[in-house]
Order: sequence, then C-alpha cells, then structure tokens
Amino acid sequence: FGEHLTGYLDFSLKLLSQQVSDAPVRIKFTFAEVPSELNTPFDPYPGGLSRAWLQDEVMTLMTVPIEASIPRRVSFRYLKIELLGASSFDFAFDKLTFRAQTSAKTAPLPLASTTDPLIRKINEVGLLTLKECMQTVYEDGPKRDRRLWIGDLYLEALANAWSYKNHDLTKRCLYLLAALANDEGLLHATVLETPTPHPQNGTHCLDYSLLYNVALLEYLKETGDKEVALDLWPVVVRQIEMALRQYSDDWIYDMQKKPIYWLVFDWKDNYDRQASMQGLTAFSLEKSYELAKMLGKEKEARDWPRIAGQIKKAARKTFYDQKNGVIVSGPNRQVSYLSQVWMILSETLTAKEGAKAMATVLSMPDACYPGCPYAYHYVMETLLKCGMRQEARSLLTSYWGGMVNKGADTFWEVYDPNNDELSPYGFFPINSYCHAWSCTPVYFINKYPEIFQR
Ligand code: RAM
Repeated sequence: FGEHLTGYLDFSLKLLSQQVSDAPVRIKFTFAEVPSELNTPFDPYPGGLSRAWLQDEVMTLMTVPIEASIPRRVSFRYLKIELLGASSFDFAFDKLTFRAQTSAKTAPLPLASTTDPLIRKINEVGLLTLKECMQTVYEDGPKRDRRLWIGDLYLEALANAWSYKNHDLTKRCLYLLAALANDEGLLHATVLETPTPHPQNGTHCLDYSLLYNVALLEYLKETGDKEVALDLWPVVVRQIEMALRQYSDDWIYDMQKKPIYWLVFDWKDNYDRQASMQGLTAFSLEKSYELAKMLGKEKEARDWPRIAGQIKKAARKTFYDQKNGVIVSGPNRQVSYLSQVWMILSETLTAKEGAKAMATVLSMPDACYPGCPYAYHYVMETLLKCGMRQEARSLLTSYWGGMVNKGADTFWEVYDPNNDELSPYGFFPINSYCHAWSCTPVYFINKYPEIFQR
C-alpha cells in the first residue's frame, strides 16, 4: 500500500461473466507490517503471545457480487490475498478501500533544509510510527498489544510535544491510568479501553509507575495545565510511597522484597535491573519534587530531596566501581549500558564521571547492550546530558538508521542489529513493527536542531 496504515478494509467482488455464483468463495487475507510476515508460516505457532494477534483472516462469502469488510481493525503496509475455495464462475475484486484512523491531526513543522537525508528519513519514519500509534489512546503498537502502557505513553507524549501536539490525548491517557490504579493506588502498567476501560489486572511495573510522575511533569511544562496536574497529584505521591517500600534500611532497592515487581527497562535477556531501578528511583524523586514545587506542594514532598540524596549515596557505595569508572549491577557485577544511563540521568554520577562511564561502556564489546529502542531512547538522553553530541548523532543514525536501511517505514518494537529474528515472544512475526516507544528520534531531532539538523 506504499505506507503503513491502521484501520478497516472494505472490498467488493463482482462477476466477470453472465454466470451466477453457485457456491461460496473462500479467501484468506494476510496483513503484514513487514514482508517477512507474509512468507513465514504462522503454524504450528511457536510464540508466547496469543496466535490471534497475527493478522490472517479467512472469509467465506456466500454469493458474488458482494460487499464485505474485514471485521477487525488491521495495521499493515502489505496485504497478501489467497483464494482458498471457489467454484467455476469467474469473478474479480471490484473495489478495495481502506478507512485509515489516527488522532494525530496537526502537521508537524518541517526540518531545516540543512538536515542530512538519513536523519530526515528517520524523522519521517518516527512521525509515521507515532501517528499510527496515536488512536483513542497512545497505543504501544497498532498491531499488538493495541493498548496503553505507561512507559510507551511517556515517550509518545515527548515525541508528540515536538510534532502533532495533541495534548488532549496525553491528558486522556494520564486520567485513564489514574482511574484504573489498584486498591492501594499503585498504577497498573497497562490498561485497555474495551469493552469498558479496565486495567490488565495485577500487571504493575514499578519503573513505569515512577515514570508516570515524570510524564505528568512534562505534560505540565508543555501545557501549563495546573488543574490537571493538581488533580493527579495524589497519584504522584502514591507511586513514590509504593516504590520506597521496596527499599532496604540502608537505601538499596531490594530485588527480593515481596511483592516482587516486574521491572521493564528493556527487553533483554540476562540484563540486571537493580542498579537501573536504584537510579530511576532517585531520578523520579527529583522530578516529582520539581513537580511539587510547580504545584505549591513542597510541604507534602519535603522529604524527597533528602531521600533522593540517600539513595544516590548508597548507590555510589554499592554500585560504583571507582577503579574502572563504571556502574556494576547484581551478583555478577554486570556492566550494562542501562546501569550507567540511570545513574547518570539521576546525577548519581557527576557529569565527568558520567561521560567516562558512557565512553567506557560504548567501547566494551562484552557490555550488556540494549535490546530495544525504548532502552536506546534513554541512552540517547544520557549521551546528550553528558555533552557527547557526536556519539548521540552516530547512535541515532546507526541504530534507527539501521532499521531504515533494512527497509523500515515504521520503527520496530525490538531491534538488535546482530539478530534480525530477535523476539521477546519466541516468534518474530508476532513482534510489533510499528511501535510507539521507538518513535523518539522525532523528539531528539526536533528538540536539538543544532545537533541533528545541520
Ligand atoms: C510489551 C509492549 C509494550 C511494553 C511492554 C512492557 O508488551 O511492547 O510496548 O510497554 O512490553
């Protein structure tokens, strides 16, 4: 179809001769975001998520001529049509139309004429990715899971602020999540809208909960909408309280303390998340305090700067390998990109220490590197924070540009240049190939024109 589309397909069949149809017609439609979904057999299905996400639909049409629609919403660029059963009469597709949907309406601003063509293309692909994911909520992926996740919302809202500026959508998502928190006020990591808005019960990701606070702060900075921020303030307080319950007396995030939470951060096997969580907590505490100040709520939040300080102090003691200048995490003292990232974004490491840690990790062939664009977003933020502009630009062009060079017209949920078949779900065709959290080059390219547009 020349571009990625999300919505509904209608078609009609007509007779080609004077004959009448004497039997039903059976047709299989396979919708695909990437070509490999069309030539990889789906069955026997080896994947870990529902087989039903795959977009193959068999329709039985009892007569010709006929008008029909594929009942489910589909998300695709490519369509394969197979005739599975027909009698002897001749027929053909008459009309084939598509009703595309998005809630991204405003045209984004053009880039400077000096922008490198690859970066221009990355921006376009990012914009299309975001547009497709902007439906009645910020969906994570319009093919799969078609629902709102906090982590995806945060990054989509950042990119939206630098492109389509549909702030009402951000507001709607912030309220939906807040309304569907659990009995203790802890946010669910993900919520669905149909048949009626409901959370994915019991799915809590503590890193995502803490990022909700940051997303609200960014919303307030972008819109000045204090009314909404005040309304949602109690949610912010509760996420902090819930996260701090997981800390030991000496201010280390306790991975064993019940309840044991799912920490997302990345889709990457064997990545140790403890140091990242320690850093993210301090980061969120300080951002939440900034929000408190903007809302005149410093009193309620008065302990947060001190606690953030204690968490950082403990972090340096436990996770900072002074000799090698890197953060290590877990019993095997793992060196990962993301451990550095969160200790730098939270300013647990100084700017100088941070730049050294990033340079070290980037040059370490055996460092645990990220598995998906969501994680690389934070690597980009970190490089920019450390003043490593050239490294940030090369990462953008090599990582997101790598997808573009492989033919992507929307950015993928997971991408490891060393493993084209990587899938968190055991079967790459079930991956989402238009995934919200991968759209953030839009944010970087537009926010930092001096780095990315000349
Ligand atoms: C997957 C989706 C979604 C993400 C969660 C944690 O199911 O890719 O984007 O937020 O994981």
